[in-house]
Amino acid sequence: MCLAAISMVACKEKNTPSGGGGQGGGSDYVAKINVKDKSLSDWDALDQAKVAKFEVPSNPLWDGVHMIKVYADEVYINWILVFDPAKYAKHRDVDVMHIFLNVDNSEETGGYFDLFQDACADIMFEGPLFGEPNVAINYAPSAYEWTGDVNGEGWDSWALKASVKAESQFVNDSVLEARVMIENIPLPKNMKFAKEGFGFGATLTQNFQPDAVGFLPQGNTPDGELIGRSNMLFVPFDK
Ligand SMILES: [Ca+2]
Repeated sequence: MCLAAISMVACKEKNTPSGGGGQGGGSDYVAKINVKDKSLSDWDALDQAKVAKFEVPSNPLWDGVHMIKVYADEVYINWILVFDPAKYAKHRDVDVMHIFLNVDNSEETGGYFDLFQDACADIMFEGPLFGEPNVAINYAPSAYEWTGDVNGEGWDSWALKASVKAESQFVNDSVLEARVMIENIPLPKNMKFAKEGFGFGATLTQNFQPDAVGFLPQGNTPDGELIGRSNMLFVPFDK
């Protein structure tokens, strides 16, 4: 909580917008994406060369989520997950969205081979999307830092760092939209976002049965493997 509070103060001092959804908030910056308008028309209006997109391959083991789009500018990281409503959102034993970031766009730091072939995620968000069944809440995850071996694996190597202020909205029965202000992301010591962009991954979990879970990017699942790993999705900064 402490780190998040400090980062909010820093945010105000720089006069960046307070998340007004497309409003400038008193600075020159105007967000291109409104995360609360239940529409994707602002995504369609973006320079599509600056939008990172991943669609799952034809035979994913985890098939609850079909597609992800991520767009980042100098203030926000925005993302959309397109999921199968028959496999997500109405029923849950567990309810959590995980977001993984390769902050420095470097394979020399970070890990989590459990999900990603390049295994260089530095920060993970973890938080629920529902307060109770069918009642969506705003995404306000906790951030964890990778403390394990470089390119290593193991859930226990994620260490809690701080809570994060974010925003989310179900656009319709099959699309979730969310964003986080970059300044609100607690980073590992001596690490900053790479100028060119960063790596991104996401999972939606409702129980631990494979057909109720989706993660992206995801590769084809080889015979005998539990999951099909892919490199994280590269997201270029549009700034
Ligand atoms: Ca890294």
